[in-house]
Amino acid sequence: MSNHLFGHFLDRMPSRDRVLLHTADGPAMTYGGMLDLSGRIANLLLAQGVEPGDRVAVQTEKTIEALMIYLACVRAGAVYLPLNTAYTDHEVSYFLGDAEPKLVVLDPVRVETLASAVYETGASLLTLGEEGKGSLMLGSKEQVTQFEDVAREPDDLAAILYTSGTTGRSKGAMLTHENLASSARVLVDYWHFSQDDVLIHALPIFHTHGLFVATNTVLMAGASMIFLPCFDADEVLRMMERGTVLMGVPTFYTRLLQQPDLTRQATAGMRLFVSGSAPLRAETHAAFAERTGHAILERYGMTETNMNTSNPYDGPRIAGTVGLPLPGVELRVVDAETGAGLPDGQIGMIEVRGPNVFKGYWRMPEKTASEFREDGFFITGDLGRLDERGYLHIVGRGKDLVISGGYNVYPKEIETELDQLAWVSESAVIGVRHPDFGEAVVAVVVPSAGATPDEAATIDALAERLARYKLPKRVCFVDELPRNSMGKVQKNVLRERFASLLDG
Ligand code: MLC
Ligand code: AMP
Repeated sequence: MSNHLFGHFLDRMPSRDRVLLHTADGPAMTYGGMLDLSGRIANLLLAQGVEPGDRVAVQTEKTIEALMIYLACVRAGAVYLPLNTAYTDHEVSYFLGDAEPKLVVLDPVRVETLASAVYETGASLLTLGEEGKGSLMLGSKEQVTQFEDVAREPDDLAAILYTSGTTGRSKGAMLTHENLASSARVLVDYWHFSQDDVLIHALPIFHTHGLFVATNTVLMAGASMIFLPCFDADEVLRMMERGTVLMGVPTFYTRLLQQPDLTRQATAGMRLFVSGSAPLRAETHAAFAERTGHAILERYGMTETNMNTSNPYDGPRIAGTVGLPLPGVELRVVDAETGAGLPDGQIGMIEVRGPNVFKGYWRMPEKTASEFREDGFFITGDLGRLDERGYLHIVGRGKDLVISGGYNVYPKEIETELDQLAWVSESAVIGVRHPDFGEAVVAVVVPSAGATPDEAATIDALAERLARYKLPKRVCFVDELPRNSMGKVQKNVLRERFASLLDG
């Protein structure tokens, strides 16, 4: 038996001397270098007592070494658990307590405040900082490069990615080797990836888009990538001279459009621009086509399902749609209450089934059961309709969720924190249109009796507990929240009232 996911990568791997990773300055690591370093780190994981199935939690900056930890985990049969660098100590402590990792890798700057939470879970701790500083790279230097990949079945876990929930409590989505392998296999074919491709990688590597859609597809194709620490429109535009594909969230494209140098000539060497994680506005699609001659290819996915649909590579890429179900993915639109199928054209709940769909939520069997139908379809929480060509249009969300610059923010989580503040009587958190992030978080707060509410103090109080991208861009104080006859807060009324608050 082989290691299912890594075996796929090995099957398609080019020669050792081919470059896998470039930085903005030039070639940085070959495929051989990747095998050697991920082999050393995999040996270090074993030396640290990590056994197949053990979780390895990682919160570090985006570096080549950090990417190698992911591959080392896959090779060692461990379960990789990446954490957004924006998560506060409070948030990270929850994830560690819930996932009970065997090993935690942290940026040295986080050790002082997080070490006690790590040791409370019984995990060991390694560090990885800038330029490979820290105990991870020191320890891996003492290990050999040869590593016999641990055998893993398609159904074995490869990763757990936490996603917030409508109840405010984050859930760990369990992704198997085959979930990741099947999605990457399909995307390589569907998007025509080859060994000649050079992906401009400017996404973070702690979520599905940057970690799996981008990295696994490159590895599965034997291609290469220019690995940038973060998105900077100017730098990404310069990299288009050397790249062939860009994957991004819609904010990447609205920011690129603000660059006067974004022209047909500047993008002439590029063959594909992919957008996902949040809705791409039809006007952004049109403006990009006008400036560059490229039709952005929009696709739709989720942490729990990897990629579900994509506009075609060869056929028409229709703005405002997320395209057709990918090969192997079954997709239907049903009545959200009854689960009964709906005729094409009608709006309902989007449900999917296929090898891409996750195994369930970590240690939450009841939550898992409630999000699957009996016939195995996963209830996405997204509302959509299929048109006469079979293209899917996402028209809204059945879940109370804000997507800001491609990051998901669940209002319940922010409301729970707000309601604990002495000067807050009750709160409602909504998403409103934002010129840069698509949507952004706004809090509507009813102050406690006699309190003198202060917007900046409210945001500051939340900042200790919540990642910065989740913080409300504005806090609006009101006398009361609008409610329906059942007493439920009418968020649609608030969204209308504050619709243009941030649309500057
Ligand atoms: C940064 N900020 C955000 C934000 N990103 N606020 C709201 N939403 C965001 N997405 C905050 C910063 O903390 C800072 O606040 C202020 O906004 C300005 O930051 P910035 O320097 O302008 O932001 P930047 O670092 O450039 O980041 C913007 C971004 C980034 C769009 C490049 O958010 C990003 O990389 N997003 C990609 C997210 C992603 O990978 N999603 C995929 C999920 S997987 P302050 O207060 O600190 O000054 C998934 C499945 C699928 O969804 O289908 O793909
Ligand atoms: P996440 O849980 O972070 O993986 O986010 C998944 C959610 O992002 C989906 O359920 C959708 O609501 C949204 N999403 C992803 N891609 C698109 C897209 N192309 N258009 C609209 N929404 C999208």
